Amino acid sequence: MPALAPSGRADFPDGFVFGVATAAFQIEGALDEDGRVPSIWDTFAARPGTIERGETGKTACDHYHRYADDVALMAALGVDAYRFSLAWPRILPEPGRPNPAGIAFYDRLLDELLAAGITPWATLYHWDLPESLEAAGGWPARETAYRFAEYAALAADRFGDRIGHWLTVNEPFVSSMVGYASGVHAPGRVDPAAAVRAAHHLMLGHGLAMRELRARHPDAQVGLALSLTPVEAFEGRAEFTDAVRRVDGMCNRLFLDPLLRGSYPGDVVADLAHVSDLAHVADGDLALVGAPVDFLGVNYYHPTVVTGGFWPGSAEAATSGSGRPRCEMGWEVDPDGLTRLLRRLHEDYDSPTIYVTENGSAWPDTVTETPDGGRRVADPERTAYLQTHLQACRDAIAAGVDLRGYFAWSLLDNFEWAFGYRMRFGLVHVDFGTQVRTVKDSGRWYAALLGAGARP
Ligand code: GCO
Repeated sequence: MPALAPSGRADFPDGFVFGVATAAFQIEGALDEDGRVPSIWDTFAARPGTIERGETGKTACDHYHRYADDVALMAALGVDAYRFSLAWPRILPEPGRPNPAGIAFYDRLLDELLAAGITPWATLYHWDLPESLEAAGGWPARETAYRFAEYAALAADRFGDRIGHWLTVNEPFVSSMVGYASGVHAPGRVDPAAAVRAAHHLMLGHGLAMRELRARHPDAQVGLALSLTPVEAFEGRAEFTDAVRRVDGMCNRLFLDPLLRGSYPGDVVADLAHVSDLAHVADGDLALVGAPVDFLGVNYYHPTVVTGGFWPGSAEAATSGSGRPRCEMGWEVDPDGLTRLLRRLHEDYDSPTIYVTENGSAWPDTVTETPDGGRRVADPERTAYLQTHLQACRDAIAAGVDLRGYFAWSLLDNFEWAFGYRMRFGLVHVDFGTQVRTVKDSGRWYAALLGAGARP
């Protein structure tokens, strides 16, 4: 059934949270400022051939200096909440050595958000591991999970009076498998056994960090964000049934099962046996990982259509298309995939409260001049994506899913990892030469939905 577009807040339950999302390395810039130390993405992006056109996060959206204007943009959009990430390399450059200047930046950002009536949702780890910790072993090393918990404790101490919603880790699948198995993301290692260890230690880090947050702020809402995708066989062909199981296992159940069921799925453990014997999983780990979260963050972009096997421990699944339209990233656009995914979490996992913590699409954008000398970005595909995926949220709620919010990815066009700045996901266009922001038509539609027409 073609999804229609919701028209206003009244189409959603009372209190449904509408937000926008970003991440520190993708928008802040100022990589060498005020005591920040290099992260694995600084190092990775400096390696020739890793990022399109050799682009880096050096300036990005210059959000480190323009944060007040960007908060004003969010207020103009009428968002209730802002999901951003705290930069570990700014806040705790070395274990035991907090950086006052880095902490002060987030104090300023929080002051602006709270003054604008925007609720801060903070992600502790959005991939910018301090390089010094990677040099000491990175996420494949168990010690990194304990360093992460120390960082979480510091963040809770310094910001917990103003941040009430925390996401510990963003997308452990991408961070572990794309960073340590396929090597397309930082730190660019190709070592499936290390990737499997990294996946576990990221989840252990989640459990340890959640314990630190809860000890300091029992009333805080704590969760994490998983990149989840409904997996289907190409043309529904039975020959790909096991490929669907394997890819679903690696992409989804390797994380959902320890988090929500307290154990690793047996079939995935068997799939991984020739890569890892899971000897790194210590007694007590799964009780920490499986401790109840207050919410599950779902990052959804597209379905995954498989045609072949899946090399356990890598991010490379043999995939194909199903004829659906694709965004600039080559990802199929499938709003119903979001409803199917959310219903699966509700029906198969008895999921806790869910928030869609990322959802968005990349399209080539053009800025045009308006008759009154202003600027406009007509982005009908992004607007349609937003409308149909918000409708998909409504369909999931109608099916009984406890879905309480939606964060559009992203507020701003930003550094899209290996793609550099070519892929534009923002509701707000950024001219990276001048740093001029222009609210796109999709942003204006979102603002109208939220009931606050985007002021120019
Ligand atoms: C992710 C990350 C974001 C991306 C976005 C588009 O989900 O990969 O959380 O940082 O930029 O998803 O790929």
